[in-house]
Amino acid sequence: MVSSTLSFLVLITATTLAAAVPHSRLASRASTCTTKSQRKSWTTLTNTEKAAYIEAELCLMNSPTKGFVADAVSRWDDLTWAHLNQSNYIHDVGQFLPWHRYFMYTHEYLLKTECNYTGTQPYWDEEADSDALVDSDVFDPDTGFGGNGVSSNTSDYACIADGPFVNVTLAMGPEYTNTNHCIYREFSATSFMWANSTYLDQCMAEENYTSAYPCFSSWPHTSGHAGVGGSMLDIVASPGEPLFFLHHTNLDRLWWIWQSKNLTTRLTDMGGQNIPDDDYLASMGMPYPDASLTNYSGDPGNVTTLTHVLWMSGLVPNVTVGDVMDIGGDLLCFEYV
Ligand SMILES: [Cu+2]
Repeated sequence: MVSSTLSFLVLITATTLAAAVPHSRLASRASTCTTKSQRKSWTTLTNTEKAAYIEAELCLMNSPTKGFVADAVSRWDDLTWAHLNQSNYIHDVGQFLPWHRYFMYTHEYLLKTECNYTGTQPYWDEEADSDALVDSDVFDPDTGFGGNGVSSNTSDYACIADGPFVNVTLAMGPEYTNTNHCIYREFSATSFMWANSTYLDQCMAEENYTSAYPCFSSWPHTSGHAGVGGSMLDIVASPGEPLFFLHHTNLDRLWWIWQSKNLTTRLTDMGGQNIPDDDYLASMGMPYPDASLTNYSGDPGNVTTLTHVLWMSGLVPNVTVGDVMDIGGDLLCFEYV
């Protein structure tokens, strides 16, 4: 009697805790995710849905910082900071795809909880636009994010000249400087070709995560950053450009498509290094990651494991890589359509 009461109490406590902590680490296929939200391609959204998303983005840009870092002005800056602050620790490493998956979740979570957004995080199907960058729907000045940057005598940057984000001032970046600047772009149709099927097929054919993630990073990841150029090509502060989130959600979709080819093994297939290569850090002008970053990972060595901790600078609770491996799990509950 005593022991059954005790186990009942333990059960109650565990259930209550799980309910109170949405970021529980109980991921498994038999999960609480029964109704998945649908992440859609930008081109398939109605104009009303597009407007709602852009309005929510502007809301984050116009909401005051919660004081994460001295230079931040807006909530948007807080979000950019989470990436900027550890950019030397989340690229060229095993946690590259899991960290950015959780970052997309964090962005969507802030839109919903702080800006009343009721839609889902859209993605940019870059493969479909890979041979016609400038014609992409995402650059529409009325229903999209505005077009290419334009050089002027009044700015060092080719600031965007139309669209809903034309008057936005970013306080985070460029790179590590944190000086007020516009969203700027410099299209490269040649670089954007890396989003096409020739490169995607190579990545999809990789058998293991340790060979797949460098391929995804090199081609369909670089395509969006270098194709849009400007703020997007600033690997440190690129989340200041709202297209960053459509681009990285697409990259996440590609990873999920790869995972789905063999979920039995790929829901747990993780690996790669925790510290970027010296060459990578040097080429990006990034400092070697210090203990403030490396101490939280929880990995005993320089290999990324499922228990590696993903940190969002306090915007949302820490979770582990294992928590985000399944987009239809307990923490994440969506599908790509
Ligand atoms: Cu990044």
